Amino acid sequence: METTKKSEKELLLEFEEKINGEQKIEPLDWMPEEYRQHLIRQISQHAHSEVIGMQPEGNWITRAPSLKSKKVLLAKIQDEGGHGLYLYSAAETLGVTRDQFIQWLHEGKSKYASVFNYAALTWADMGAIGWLVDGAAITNQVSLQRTSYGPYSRAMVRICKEESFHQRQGYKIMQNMMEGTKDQQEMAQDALNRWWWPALMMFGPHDGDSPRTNLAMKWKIKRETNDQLREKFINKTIPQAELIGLKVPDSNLELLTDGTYKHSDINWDEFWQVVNGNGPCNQQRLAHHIKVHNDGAWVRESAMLTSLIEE
Ligand code: FAQ
Repeated sequence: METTKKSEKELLLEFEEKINGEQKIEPLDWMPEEYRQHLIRQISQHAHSEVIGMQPEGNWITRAPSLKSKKVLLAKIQDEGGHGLYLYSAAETLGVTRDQFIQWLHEGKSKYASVFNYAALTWADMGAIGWLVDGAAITNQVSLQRTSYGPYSRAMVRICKEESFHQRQGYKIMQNMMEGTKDQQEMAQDALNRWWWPALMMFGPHDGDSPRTNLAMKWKIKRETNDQLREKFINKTIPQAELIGLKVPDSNLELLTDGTYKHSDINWDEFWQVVNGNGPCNQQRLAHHIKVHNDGAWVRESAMLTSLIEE
């Protein structure tokens, strides 16, 4: 039987037709190498963010102010670990092993969200992280539910369900503190002051300074740009702050007639310093991950042995 082999040009045309027709690209489908590499980078960095993101909150498990708040925080942090696993699995469908992803992280070749390089100093930071960091993460992830790569899109759907609970538990902590003593109110305001700008940085550089955005938008890996998502987050979060008596730390805030806010710009020098490894906790976060990964080698080996025996 005669088979006709499609040229690269024909395959690319079919691929782009699928993308334009809102069909998902699946692991065994043909895809341009540039698309595969872009996804490997973005999804693995996203996975690393979920896992490194467990550290600032993990720091507070033993100091939670009540048994109930300890249980909620534990469950939330465990969820983040689970999100990392969904995302590593989605990234592995692109032909790279989990060990390789971890090695790239440990060698500093792979990034993770800059926000996790700031220290969590008080209990109010647990509120600010849930409300602002998870809030920023969801704003992006709701949009990524429509990403063109099937496994990534499906991971996002599951993650968003849990992340919206995280955002609410963080806001609830802030609300409780604002209904408390003067010291508690000051602690909540201080946490907002320290986490507001790092949360806005999570959306990445301005669109004009974002080298990855054009291709990501063309192939529908990203469905909205960094600036579009950041503005969405700002516009919905400022009223939430005001509702519980908190003041967003930006002296140039102005509510415009269309319901959006005029605001100051991010300190981009600080952003790039943190992204490039010079933030307050970059070294500590990576060193901790490397230590825990090495200490846990026996668990992975035992799990492998057990699965071999069961086979
Ligand atoms: N931090 O050209 P762009 C969470 C890098 S999950 C560090 O704009 P792109 C859950 C960027 O990678 C939060 N690096 O790049 C949780 C690129 O580097 P490369 C994570 C950053 O990809 C909550 C270079 O700068 N979410 O928080 C950052 O188009 C609470 C140029 O940038 C995701 O990862 C940054 N903020 O846009 C867990 C969502 N911004 O590799 C625990 C998926 C930029 O070229 C507790 N990712 N860079 O050397 C994305 O949507 C995108 O990758 C962006 C960046 C928006 C992060």
